[in-house]
Amino acid sequence: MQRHCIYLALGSNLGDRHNNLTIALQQLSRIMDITALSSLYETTPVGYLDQPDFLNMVCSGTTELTPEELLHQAKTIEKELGRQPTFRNGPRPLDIDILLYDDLRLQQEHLSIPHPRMRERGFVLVPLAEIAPEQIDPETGKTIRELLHDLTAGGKPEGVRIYPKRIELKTVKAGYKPQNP
Ligand code: PH2
Ligand code: MG
Ligand code: MG
Repeated sequence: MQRHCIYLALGSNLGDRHNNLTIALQQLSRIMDITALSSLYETTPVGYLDQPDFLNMVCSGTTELTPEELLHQAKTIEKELGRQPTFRNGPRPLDIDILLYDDLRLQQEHLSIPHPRMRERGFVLVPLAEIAPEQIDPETGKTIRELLHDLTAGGKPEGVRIYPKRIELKTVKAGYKPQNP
């Protein structure tokens, strides 16, 4: 089976955000080989403002899953972390978004790759540029570094602050045990 190179964005703004992201990565490591984790960033909500700040990050890896299978698995992990259906851009214990899948361009009703809003979002581009600055966005042909530069005009991205703790890849691979399973 062919392995595919993927980039995922993770976000959490309900409950123990750090723990939610750690468990999410633990679960993701069962369906993909995780190769890199960005730092964590604490970010101001975008879209719907009256909600807690998010912790956001990005991970890269390889998988044998198709995009549809990957989306299904991501939704399953979101539900395991207690995600309830709410409104668009509303608060959630866990959000997993597929950013890139090889150099695929896909537009379906429930799945668009590359992620259609990633170019507008500092909370995606800052962590993505940290682990994959030279990666090409197949939609625009630009590198992630260029997309980030376009968004911020070379300045500091707004509402994206580095978080003092990070999640280590070795912790995820060793099998993290949540405090209250
Ligand atoms: N996710 C959204 C909407 N707004 N804002 C921040 N800061 N971080 C997110 O992950 C986020 C958001 C929809 O998925
Ligand atoms: Mg999202
Ligand atoms: Mg989502």
